[in-house]
Amino acid sequence: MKTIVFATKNKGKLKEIQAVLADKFNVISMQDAGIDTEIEENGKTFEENSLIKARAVYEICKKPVLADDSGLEIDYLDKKPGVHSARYMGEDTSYDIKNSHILDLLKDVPDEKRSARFVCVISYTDGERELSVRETVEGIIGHEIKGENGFGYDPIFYLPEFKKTSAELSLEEKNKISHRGKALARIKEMI
Ligand code: ITT
Repeated sequence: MKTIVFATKNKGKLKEIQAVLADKFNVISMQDAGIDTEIEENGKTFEENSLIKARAVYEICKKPVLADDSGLEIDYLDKKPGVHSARYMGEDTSYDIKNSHILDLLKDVPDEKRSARFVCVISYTDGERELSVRETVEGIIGHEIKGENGFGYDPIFYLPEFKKTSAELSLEEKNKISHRGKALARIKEMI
């Protein structure tokens, strides 16, 4: 089975990634590969940052690498936090605080103006080939923090067709419809 290093320090991402790829690849984390470097994500787009992470880790381990750059675009906030989703209000600020703040900013905003999407770009490099795929999932910002699963902004990302937040979906349900699940399914067939 081919070993792939996943260039992420986010444990929530890693869990979802391993669930999709485990039947075909031996996915190891940066930690498993003994890599503890800080990668500066100074790109302006998800594509740029995803490739920055994949290339940086490849340069260290010289093994096939996948990387994920993702985030939440809220239309009412001019697509913020976008590529700055992890850094929004500070990297160490809890998601309870970040999510409450977003709900406050959208207080009294009607549902039709609460549209949002998660975006994910997954990139692959093995030193010869470079690939990137982008996928999104559309939803709205809910009116309360709800659900225990997932991570990050999942408890405020409401999916009208499921009548649930992304944090109320099981791991399998989320991977079927999410930005990350769909991007992983596509790149899995390409690598
Ligand atoms: P790595 O760079 O180490 O992979 P990170 O968390 O810093 O981890 P990003 O820079 O790609 O990753 O930021 C993505 C942020 O977007 C993430 O921290 C969440 O706040 C948010 N996000 C992305 N996908 C999400 C999801 O499926 N559910 C909830 N929030 C998500």
